[in-house]
Amino acid sequence: MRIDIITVSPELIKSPFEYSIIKRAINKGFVEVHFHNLRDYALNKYGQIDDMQYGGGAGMVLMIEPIDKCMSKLLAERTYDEVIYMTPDAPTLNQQTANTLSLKENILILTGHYKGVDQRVRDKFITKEISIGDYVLSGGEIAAAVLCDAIIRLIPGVLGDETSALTDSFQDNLLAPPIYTRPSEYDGLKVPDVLLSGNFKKIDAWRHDQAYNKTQILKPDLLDE
Ligand code: 6GU
Repeated sequence: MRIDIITVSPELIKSPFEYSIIKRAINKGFVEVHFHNLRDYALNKYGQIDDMQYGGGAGMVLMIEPIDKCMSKLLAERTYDEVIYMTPDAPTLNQQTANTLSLKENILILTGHYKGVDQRVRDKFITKEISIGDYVLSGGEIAAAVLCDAIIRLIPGVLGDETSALTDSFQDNLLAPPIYTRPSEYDGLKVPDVLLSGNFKKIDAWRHDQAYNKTQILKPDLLDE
């Protein structure tokens, strides 16, 4: 997979790609990530990429021209399966969306800043819009890093133990059950007996019950899906 990210703050978004599973996925060649600084496509020598909004109102708007220049260059080089815009006024990211995107070949992600981008950018280039939740961040960079993390760890082969993504919270619309490790008793707090029983049929049933009950209490809407 190849991911291209267009941003006004490449430095803000780079570090999550330099650690742990994501770093390993890049080093092993499962994914390439390329950052493009929108400022490099500025209109003039002052580096202008934004302007005030028509109709008045606070906040600067990213202009279409620099984004067009950057996107047109990338779109001429390869075909993208999705051109994604990160914005709070969009459907919320979920595991299903991450699963689908993890199977794509080329993804282009545009992150907004300030008030956002000129609507015509969305109309002309964007095939999918994604929010990461019902709250507002200062920019889409951190949201894009969240999206990339969710996608990259699902690329087949990235996780050492293939089954571990399958037992994640949400993978079957259930939250993960409680987990324990040694010691079996700490300060009077005991690991549930069933997990020490060695009876894997019982353990599976217990985990499913726990997951179901937890989901019913914390996120009942998942059970309707
Ligand atoms: Cl994708 N961008 C911004 N700026 N804020 C957000 C978001 C995205 N998702 C939730 N809040």
